[in-house]
Amino acid sequence: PEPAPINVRDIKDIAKSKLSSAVWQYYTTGAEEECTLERNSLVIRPRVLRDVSKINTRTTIFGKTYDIPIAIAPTAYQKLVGNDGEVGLTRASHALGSNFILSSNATTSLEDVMSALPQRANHYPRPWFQLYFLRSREVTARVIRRAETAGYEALVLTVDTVVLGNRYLERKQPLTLPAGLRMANREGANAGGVTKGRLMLNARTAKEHEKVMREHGDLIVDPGLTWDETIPWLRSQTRMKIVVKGIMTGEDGAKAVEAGVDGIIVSNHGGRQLDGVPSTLEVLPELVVAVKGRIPVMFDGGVSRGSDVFKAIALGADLCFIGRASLWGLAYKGQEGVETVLHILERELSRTMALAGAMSLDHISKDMLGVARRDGFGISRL
Ligand code: HOC
Repeated sequence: PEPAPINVRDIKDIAKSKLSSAVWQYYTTGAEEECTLERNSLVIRPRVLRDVSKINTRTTIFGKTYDIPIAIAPTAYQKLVGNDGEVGLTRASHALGSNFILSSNATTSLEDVMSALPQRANHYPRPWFQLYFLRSREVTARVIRRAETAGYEALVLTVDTVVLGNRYLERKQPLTLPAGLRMANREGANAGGVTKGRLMLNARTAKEHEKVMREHGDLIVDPGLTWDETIPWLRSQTRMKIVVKGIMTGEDGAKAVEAGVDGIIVSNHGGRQLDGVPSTLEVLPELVVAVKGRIPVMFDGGVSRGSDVFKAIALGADLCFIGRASLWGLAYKGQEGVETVLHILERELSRTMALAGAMSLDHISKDMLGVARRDGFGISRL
């Protein structure tokens, strides 16, 4: 028998052997030259002779307990990757004492995801719902109401996708949903909706772009959203916590606080939107400074090892999300495969904490990181 995978890279290799090339390409691709996808230059400065006999990875977000600071980010069409789909991912996150954000582009209805979850103690979180704010306010309001009624705890507004990123590979090999799969929470967007929604990406002239907007306008993300108008409108629609995902600058971090959101997720959409932006680790410090501890600063982007989580926490992240890594687990063995990924990351994080001298998450500090100097001699402190 094949040896069991011991890290996320092994699981990614297995996932690659199981997925069709269009599906593999959809999830792995970044925008344009993929400059953003490839950045990470931080090193760990370990501290020794500190008591690390009991490692504690627990944290609290919005008053709820997370046994590990690793939750699952929203990714689209999860049933394409494994039959367990969204239910498998949510259940796995809950089995590990963590949480899950359901994508607006899910292939399972938000009600079915919620009802597939076993009860657990009240101090643990319930899933969050990711929102694409569409030009139709009615359609947007209806899905918000559904999410609140079903018991989702937070609405995660994605703000980095006013238009779709320029993904060369996806344009050459467009993704379509096979018969039998549908976007279960996107009213009116089915019957070829995936390709329709993506027509804009392939519009070659401004005229073609206008035509797509005219024909499918209502179901396309509203590019007219603003801080002043959008957040108050969302508040008027729901009592759920409001989290904004896709923040990449201190200026917008400060705006988010001013607008009264409950949390932000520092994210560049997995390098799939604007190519040429920094990695999320690089901008995390400026977000932490801008937000000044007033709301949680959460993080996603390239997390595939426990040490990635360690670095993000050292830079001030309150919670990390995995996207692609969770999908590799789903392809590998459904819910069980996702649990394997989370267990691997938990073990790697605990080991990194022990070796770096941090017994709990609040002992992980910025002075445990450095950056290799350009001239190749030594490490600069952050
Ligand atoms: C209604 C807008 O997260 C991806 C998806 C983006 C989908 C945008 C749909 O492919 O990265």
